[in-house]
Amino acid sequence: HTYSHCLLQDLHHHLPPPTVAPYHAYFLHSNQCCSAVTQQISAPLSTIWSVVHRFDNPQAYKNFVKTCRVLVSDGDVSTLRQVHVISGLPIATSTKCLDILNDDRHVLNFNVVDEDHRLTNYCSVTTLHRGGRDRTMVVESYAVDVPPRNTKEDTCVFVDTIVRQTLLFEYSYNGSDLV
Ligand code: A9S
Repeated sequence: HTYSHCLLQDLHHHLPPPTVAPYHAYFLHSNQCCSAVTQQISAPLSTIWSVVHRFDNPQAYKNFVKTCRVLVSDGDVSTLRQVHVISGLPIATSTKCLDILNDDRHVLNFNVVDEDHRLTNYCSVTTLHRGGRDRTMVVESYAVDVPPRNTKEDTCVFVDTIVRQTLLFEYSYNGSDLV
């Protein structure tokens, strides 16, 4: 295993490393890759967290979600959610398990549980950090198996694109406030 830090280089200009670093480091197998996407949002942290912490309601900000069904539990750790995704993506459904939900530190971690999956062993960590006046920095990192016949670079480009889109919060953002 390699211990890998997937934080973007420039992140350290915005935030002190000890604030974010512990949550965004992974032990990677040789067939895995990881990366991170960050986004500054002009809204208070509590507002963004109120959207992000609803593991049972990803459609509030993830535009690829068509419908979401909670299979087990109630929004706390070990909740299972099954998402039907919009067409155009390599798979139609995806089941994820909530593994960390820390309302004090604003950390959320989930893992893909499907065996037969385009992104096997997808592990995602989202953290929120206070920026300047009423600004919030969102950091979302992930580690995932590189699918057969794919490269690490191509896999990260594919996933980064999906994640970057979700972090715009366009489904819950109306220009001045999150709704
Ligand atoms: O769940 C997220 O917020 C982020 C990503 C990258 C999810 C990816 C995905 O759920 C699909 C959108 C269904 C695309 C997985 C795990 C595999 C895909 O092929």
